[in-house]
Amino acid sequence: MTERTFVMIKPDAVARGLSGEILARFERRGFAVLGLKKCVMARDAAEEHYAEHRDKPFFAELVEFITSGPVVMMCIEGEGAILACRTMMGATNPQDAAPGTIRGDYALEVGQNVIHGSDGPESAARELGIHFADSEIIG
Ligand code: DAT
Ligand code: MG
Repeated sequence: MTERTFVMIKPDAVARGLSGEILARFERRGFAVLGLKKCVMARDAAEEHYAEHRDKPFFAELVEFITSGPVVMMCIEGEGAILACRTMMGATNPQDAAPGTIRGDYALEVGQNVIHGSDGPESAARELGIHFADSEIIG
């Protein structure tokens, strides 16, 4: 089934100059990049984005990190995009991420794990709604 998902290159990876090669992986896989922008996430958007983690001990640090510098946000479309993008990203903790995955190739720490991707259809719709206006998604 053709799906849309929200994928975001986090501030650590943007600062390290990895945006291009990470974006290229999704293009090479065959996905369409319907939306693409570099921006600094506002605090209220970050708190909404990570609302499910509000009560976790790492929440403050997570919001601090994700708003600390520019991110690259994408709306990605393709067959099975939600799960396929998550599989390309690898495990949340880069110590557990397989080589060949984005986290397995570019990251070492869970607090700076390079990339975000929606974890299901509801999250994808919700996150795309937070971060993209309809007019910014060019299908
Ligand atoms: P994912 O980003 O793989 O969907 P998640 O939704 O469980 O993972 O967590 C969101 C982010 O929060 C994750 O990318 C990094 C951070 N995080 C998760 N668990 C953490 C922990 N135990 N300590 C510090 N940061 C953590
Ligand atoms: Mg998540």
